Amino acid sequence: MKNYYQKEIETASREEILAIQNEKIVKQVRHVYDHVAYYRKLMDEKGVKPEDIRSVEDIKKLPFLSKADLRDAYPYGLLAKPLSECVRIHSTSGTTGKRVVAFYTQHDIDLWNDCTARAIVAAGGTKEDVVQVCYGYGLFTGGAGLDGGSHKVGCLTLPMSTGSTERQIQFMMDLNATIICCTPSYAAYIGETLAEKGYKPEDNKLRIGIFGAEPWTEEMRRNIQKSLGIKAYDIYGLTETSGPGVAFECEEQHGMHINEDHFYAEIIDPDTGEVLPEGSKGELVFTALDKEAFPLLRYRTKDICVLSREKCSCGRNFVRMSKPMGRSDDMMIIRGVNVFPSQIETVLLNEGYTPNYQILVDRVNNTDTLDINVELSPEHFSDKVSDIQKRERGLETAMRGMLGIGPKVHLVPPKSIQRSEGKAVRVIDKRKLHD
Ligand code: DLL
Repeated sequence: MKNYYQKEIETASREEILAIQNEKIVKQVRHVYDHVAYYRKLMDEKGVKPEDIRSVEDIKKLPFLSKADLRDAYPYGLLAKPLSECVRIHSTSGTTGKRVVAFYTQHDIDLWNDCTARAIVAAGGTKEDVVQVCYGYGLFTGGAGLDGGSHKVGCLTLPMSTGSTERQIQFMMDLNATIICCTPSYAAYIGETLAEKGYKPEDNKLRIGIFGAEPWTEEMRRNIQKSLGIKAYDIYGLTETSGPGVAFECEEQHGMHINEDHFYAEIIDPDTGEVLPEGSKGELVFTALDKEAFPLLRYRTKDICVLSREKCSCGRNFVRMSKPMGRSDDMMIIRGVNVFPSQIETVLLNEGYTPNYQILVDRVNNTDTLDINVELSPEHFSDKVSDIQKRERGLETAMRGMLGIGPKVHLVPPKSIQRSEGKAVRVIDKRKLHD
């Protein structure tokens, strides 16, 4: 059984998708040039006029936008519609600098909700489902995004938001939730709490999870699937492009299909800005093709991934993006070696540990240090120091194999690392304090 929410567009041929994109980009560039002085100036500086953009092939002539532009233009500088036509804002959870504020018209919300509805249906959701949305509601886009899609599909929606894990579990069990939507780290926490309460995975009615908003490994997927007794699907998006639903997994789970009738994707070399051929690893750049209020053109996401147009047996011809295994921002350079937190997560879960860990980076006597606190699961717990030390050395060896540098691993007691209800904070880099 193939599951589509908007079959016609989701199964359109490459030629049909391209024709839609070509038509939309011409209108969109004109809309932005006429209404966004900030971007008009960038185009003028580059010597590009709206009439130079006749198809998506010409997108590469346009200037990029980055988070720095969004901060410069805060709050209204990239707004392309009168405020009286906007019905909502959302904002990023950034911890430094000014927040990014994104605006939406009702049309923008409608299209966005279509995108998340496609994701829910692709994961197997129908109007018979009870969807527990435990992404944050409020400025964060996760709650509102999945909530809107769930309504479109006609599911019974439980707008839980994050936190109050006890209450989450009570509603999940009493109201027979069948789909759960939250960050993967919160899903792992809910799974852990269910087990502590003596529930087995088959005691709940959940069958599907739709998880995103942070990097998560395949090992983490297996761990969550096992603890909740579900099939777990990935969903991707960012505030600047609406929120979740820019891309979603189908039943094949071989990358996430990008909703290409709304978003045009490019992969660029993050250092030179050069557009890279299909299959290359690089920074993902999005052009919103029909957003009205906040229509970013060539927005640099900082997410590093690969695009593939290889045929997918689900019937969709939308290009697929690989899981972004961390932003270029998240990459740590430790003693000259590039290290991603996801590599550490892979080793830990493969070695049978839980996804409760914290990475501490510092600089001592001009040398970078890498310490990893890893929680012992109750079954690994031992009061024999030699057992613990043996485990620590074993993990250090496995980490060295994966990372190319040797960290110091510290096993800490069960439950001593704080759990995440939203996006997990995995890395504390103290080097920044010394700079
Ligand atoms: O995280 C939107 C979202 C909500 C996506 C719920 C999925 C589910 P921001 O807070 O603006 O928006 O953060 C966007 O989060 O650039 C990625 O670095 C990261 N991210 C989002 N989804 C994934 C994913 C929301 N599936 C930033 N895998 C993005 C890995 C993800 N990273």
